[in-house]
Amino acid sequence: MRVLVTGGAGFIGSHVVEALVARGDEVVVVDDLSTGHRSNLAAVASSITFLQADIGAGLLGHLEGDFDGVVHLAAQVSVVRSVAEPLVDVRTNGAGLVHVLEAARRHGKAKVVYASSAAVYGEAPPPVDEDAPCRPLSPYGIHKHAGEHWLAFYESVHGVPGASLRFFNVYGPRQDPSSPYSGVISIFSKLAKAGERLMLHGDGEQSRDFVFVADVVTAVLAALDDRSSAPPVNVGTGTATSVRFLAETLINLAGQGELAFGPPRAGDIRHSRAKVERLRTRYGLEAKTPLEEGLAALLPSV
Ligand code: UD2
Repeated sequence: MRVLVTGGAGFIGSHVVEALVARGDEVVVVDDLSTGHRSNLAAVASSITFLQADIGAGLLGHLEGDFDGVVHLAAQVSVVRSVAEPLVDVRTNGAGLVHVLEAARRHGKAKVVYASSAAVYGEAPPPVDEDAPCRPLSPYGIHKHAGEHWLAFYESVHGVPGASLRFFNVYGPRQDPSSPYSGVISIFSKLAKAGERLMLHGDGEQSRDFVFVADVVTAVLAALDDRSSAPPVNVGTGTATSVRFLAETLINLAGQGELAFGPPRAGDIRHSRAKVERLRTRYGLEAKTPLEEGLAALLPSV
């Protein structure tokens, strides 16, 4: 297969690229390196084509030849930033997606696998299945939800097949801990390894469905290879873990670090957990890496 991966130098993207190269696919990566790094692709650098380009500015003129698939992971990734700078989100997560769909249409009507998000649901009571009403609470969630409609539009009107995967809280090696918008596991892993204080926002009893990046990659590849039309699919484990339990587990695994409590984070969702029946029925998959195993795999790389 010839596959375009947008955001391929990022955390999830670089794992997807490695998996595609390992199975013999020809891979073209588009990334503007705003949050991704060329070093994430070091292991496969000689096997891929890398194009530095910003999807918000459009891809026409950058790409040559037809593709069988497009994995669209390039995005403004922060919910908090989307609230502070909504027009940045419009440009990258709104218009950027349409630029990618246009590229897919013009380069072989490639199958598009789209990184949607649990953020489409807003505060829906967990566990949440894909038929729950979508009431996104941020520009990020609004654009992820709109993106699913864009995919459906391109499929029905332009014959570009698409699949939306609603990622829950993805974690694993190469997730960048350095921004205030970083994921809690990347931040806590770094702090625990350094023997520092892991700051819980609020009481730490809020919970998330943490899914290991290797399981997400498996779902992306399954969606890419699936030739039938699919509705959005949750990609989570079906299990919720409190932020406090997460912090304690990391402190145990690292053998150092301590808990600290700060004020709750404004706008924080209390509980989030996926229903995962559709992942199983549609793609025959379960996100099966236990949290402790995923964390143990992550810690040496931090
Ligand atoms: C996740 C996704 C986001 C979006 C959203 C949908 C990540 C990194 N973000 O946001 O893209 O899909 O879900 O609902 O996966 N926390 C602490 N201390 C810290 C940092 C975080 O207690 O130093 C808490 C935080 O208040 C929250 C939980 O950890 O309750 C998870 O926070 P997050 O920023 O990792 O992810 P989330 O669920 O807000």
